[in-house]
Amino acid sequence: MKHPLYFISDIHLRLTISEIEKEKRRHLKNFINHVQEKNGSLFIVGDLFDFWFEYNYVIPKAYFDVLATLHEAKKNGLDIYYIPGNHDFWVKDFASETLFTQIYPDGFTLECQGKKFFITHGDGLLSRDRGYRIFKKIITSRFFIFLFHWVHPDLGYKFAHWFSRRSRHYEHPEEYNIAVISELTEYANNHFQNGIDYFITGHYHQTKEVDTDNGKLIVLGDWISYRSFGYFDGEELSLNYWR
Ligand SMILES: [Mn+2]
Repeated sequence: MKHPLYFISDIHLRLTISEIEKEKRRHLKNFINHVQEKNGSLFIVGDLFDFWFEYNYVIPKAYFDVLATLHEAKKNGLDIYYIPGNHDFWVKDFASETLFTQIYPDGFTLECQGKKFFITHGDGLLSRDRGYRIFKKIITSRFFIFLFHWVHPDLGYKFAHWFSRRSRHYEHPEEYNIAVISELTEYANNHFQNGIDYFITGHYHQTKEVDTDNGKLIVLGDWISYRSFGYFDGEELSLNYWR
């Protein structure tokens, strides 16, 4: 695997393109070019899109510029790895062939330069997520996907757009954030006991680097408030901010 490794998550590309969205995309494209110049590998750890449901014949035009950037970067030899998030589980052949080098299931292990990484989008990990885990089983089932793909794309995307706007609450009170980090640290610790050096997660829209005796936890933040990314230079993993 080519290194340095770069990790980003929760870009949440929107279906309507505001000035803020344009700015976000400009930074994202510069970042992708930067990874390419450094001859590194790019890991997108979920929720690149605010919504992605891949139909057999249709792709959403609102993402066209970023899709083109990814495709171009991949053609130029950049390895782009994708871990689906809870907004974009529904990837198919267009994602796996045209956009990304490889799609990993949520929660996979990787070894690079003698270090072991565990990489997950991070949804459904917490004890409070029990209901969500059932919901996730349903909406990622073959039956649900079969049914949903008969929904007209304009309708499917409109519904998802509405749903995602409705459920968008990325800012949480401080106590909540602290509780999340403490539970994630405990969860990561179990992996450190099993030989993992670095535990990387997205999803929580907060940035955190937790150094323990046995390994390091990185919570990746997002590209809405932070433009944060994980960076592994071949020796150490750290959390950085794209300016
Ligand atoms: Mn998420």
